[in-house]
Amino acid sequence: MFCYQCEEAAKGCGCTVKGVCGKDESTATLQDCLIYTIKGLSLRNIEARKSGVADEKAGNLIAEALFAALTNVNFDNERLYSLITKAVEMRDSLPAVECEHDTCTWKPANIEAAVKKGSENGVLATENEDVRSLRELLIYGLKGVGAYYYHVVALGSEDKEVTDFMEDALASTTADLSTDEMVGWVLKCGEIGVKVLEDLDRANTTAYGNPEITVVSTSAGKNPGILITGHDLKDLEQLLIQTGNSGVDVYTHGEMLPAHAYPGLKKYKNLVGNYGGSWPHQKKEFESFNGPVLVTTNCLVPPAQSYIDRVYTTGPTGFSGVKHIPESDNGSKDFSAVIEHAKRCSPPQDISVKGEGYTDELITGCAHHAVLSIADAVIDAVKQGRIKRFVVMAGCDGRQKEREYYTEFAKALPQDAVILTAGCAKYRYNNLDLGDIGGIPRVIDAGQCNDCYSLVVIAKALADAFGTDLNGLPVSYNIAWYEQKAVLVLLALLHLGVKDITLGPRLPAFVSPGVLGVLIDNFGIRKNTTVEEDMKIMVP
Ligand code: SF4
Ligand code: SF3
Repeated sequence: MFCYQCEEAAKGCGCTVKGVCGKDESTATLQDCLIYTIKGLSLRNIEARKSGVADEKAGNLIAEALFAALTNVNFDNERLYSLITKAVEMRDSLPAVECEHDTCTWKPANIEAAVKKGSENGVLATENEDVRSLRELLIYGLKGVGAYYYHVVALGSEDKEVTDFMEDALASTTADLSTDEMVGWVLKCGEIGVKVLEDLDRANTTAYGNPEITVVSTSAGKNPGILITGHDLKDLEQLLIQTGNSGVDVYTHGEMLPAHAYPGLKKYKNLVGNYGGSWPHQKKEFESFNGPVLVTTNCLVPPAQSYIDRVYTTGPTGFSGVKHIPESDNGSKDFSAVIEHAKRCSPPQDISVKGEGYTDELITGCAHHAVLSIADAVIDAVKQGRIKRFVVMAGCDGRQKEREYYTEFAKALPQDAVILTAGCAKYRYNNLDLGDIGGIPRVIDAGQCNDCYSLVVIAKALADAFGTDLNGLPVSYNIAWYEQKAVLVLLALLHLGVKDITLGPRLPAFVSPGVLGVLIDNFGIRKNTTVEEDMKIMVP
């Protein structure tokens, strides 16, 4: 196996024996095989489009496949193989054309054959380092597109521009293109990234209303509970409805925290609080939660034996030996097994952190609608010098000790600086008591990683108010990344023309020295260093 798609790639180069994420060789190569297969499906569907016989559902399957191959989503080989065979079936139902690429014609006889195909057609099959880097950068951006698009579809919307792009871009990686052409595909992926984030924002707010600034308790109650993690708001809604008056409370974990801010979700009385922090703490927090845990999307840490029987996956997520809740044909899911399981469990152990400098209540829901409704106050605070700088500290959290940098950076910011955040990176500082500036929270949490879109809307509104562009604002970018959704968010920011982004805690292993040169020369991307040095650059 060879995988270098996430920030934890072994030795900063790539995982070759087993993933740091826990993915083993067969899972890694099945994921490579899946990506290989959807390239063939894309090539066939592009041809079919020309004669008006395209399969309109191909985009949804491609999005699901891309999502299943994202870090910490699906570790279940049977499910990955089933996606491969579904993609092959759909591909073969489309008309063949002459001189087809191998991705269009190969067929797996069994799961072992699919593993073998993946091992022959993984990342290293592209020999030139810069070509490999640009192709993989595009594939990882596409994994982000696929993941966010999956949620758009779950909420009943579609966007043909996005699905056509996924197919066109996947197909492009099978051709010999010039460097400029490949860079063009990568930048276009950023443009489509903005579009899919906007689509998801619209789908979420149409379904559940505009998020409101909301204070969320982190204390544990006395009832048995269900912990729901990941990003899928529709799963949460269905769980809340089905849990109803059962006497079981529902707690959010990780990226599900912002759900508390949506009027259409916060109205459920059984949504009682947020338990724990970000994904790297699952082993400790799932253990002490005592009740069942529903994992809707990334990030899933391979569960410990002590609680694996309490874990349920759904959607694109899977782990061999963990119970999976499927979707019925009408899109509904039956969570009764999870609810019955909760009734047999003890209430969660309280792990909230209280005391000097910390708060056991988290503020979320500072998405564009809520922040723009107090835009006058924010603009006044900037004009009067009470807010001198905004620092975007969005992105992912991760396991390494060096991520303490983000906590220390947040603590070291001057009192007149405001953090704009989205994604699970915020758990490094969202329980610090950083206070407010005239009622404006010093940590503005727009929501999940996809809600980086909200930060862009806010920044654009500020730029308009001050008659400047995004780079003319007193805004610095200190982004933490881990998986491929963050890669897409980064490409989206580059597409919007944002310059001088600081990225950490490590630069992507898949960016070759040649490609890094392009990113530095054209966009001023830099790696983070120490809090002291970075503070001088970002908060001058
Ligand atoms: Fe390694 Fe990350 Fe790939 Fe997992 S996803 S195998 S940790 S590079
Ligand atoms: Fe976090 Fe996995 Fe990226 Fe949605 S939950 S931001 S890492």
